[in-house]
Amino acid sequence: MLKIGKVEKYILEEIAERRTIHSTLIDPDKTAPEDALKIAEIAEEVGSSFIMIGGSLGVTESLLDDLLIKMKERINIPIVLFPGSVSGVSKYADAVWFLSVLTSTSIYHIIGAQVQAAPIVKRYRIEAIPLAYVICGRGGTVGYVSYSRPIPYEKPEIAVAYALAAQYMGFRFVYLEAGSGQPPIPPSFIRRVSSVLDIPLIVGGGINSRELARRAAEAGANIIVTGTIVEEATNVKSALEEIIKGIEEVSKCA
Ligand code: 1GP
Repeated sequence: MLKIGKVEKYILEEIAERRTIHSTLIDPDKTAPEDALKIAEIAEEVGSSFIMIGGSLGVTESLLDDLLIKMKERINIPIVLFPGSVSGVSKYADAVWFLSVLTSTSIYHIIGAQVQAAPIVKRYRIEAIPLAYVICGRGGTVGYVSYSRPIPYEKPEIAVAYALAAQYMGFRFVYLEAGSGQPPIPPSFIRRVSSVLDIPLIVGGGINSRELARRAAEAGANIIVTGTIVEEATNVKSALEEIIKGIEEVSKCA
């Protein structure tokens, strides 16, 4: 029997209530542990629904363990791993996006790493949430390291086909990824995909203003992920507040 875990249930309920929610992504390779803890606290305070932890390079299990033990003492929202490799798994997380990079040309990134990670996830009893990861636009670091062929922004119909295929294959979330710090996915592209999907749509990469967040929410994103903004902002709280205000302009009237 299909069992939906606690974190997935919570995320689905948040989406059902608000249509679009926000997640703050923290890359432990780019953010010092003390800063990561502060960012997580601020994210909870201003209204992120959950924290995502991961990155494409430089993430180790022990780095994650140390950080997550402390983070769980300080925040109440779920911490969901967003692994760039098998070493991005920690037993202290509440859940893991169990993702397949569907746009990869390498079998390893589609199913190989997942086969290596599955027994670890089972042993650690981490809730696994199936996620189809679809890389678009320039793709950035993640596109490069995952041997992806990112979907060009002028070809939304390809993303529609990927997203539908993911849904028909049983994935429970689709993530349209522009790549961290890259030009964001155009709203018209997001809309084409969101209009055909029955499962939640996650959008991230390059969303660094209230306006961009609002437009992604309007186009039908159910979860908006921002990462770089908390690494670069001098005032993390006001930067995140702006993003969440942009989302709420849309979600409040949903
Ligand atoms: C990257 O989509 C996320 O995986 C977030 O991107 O760092 O550009 O916010 P940014």
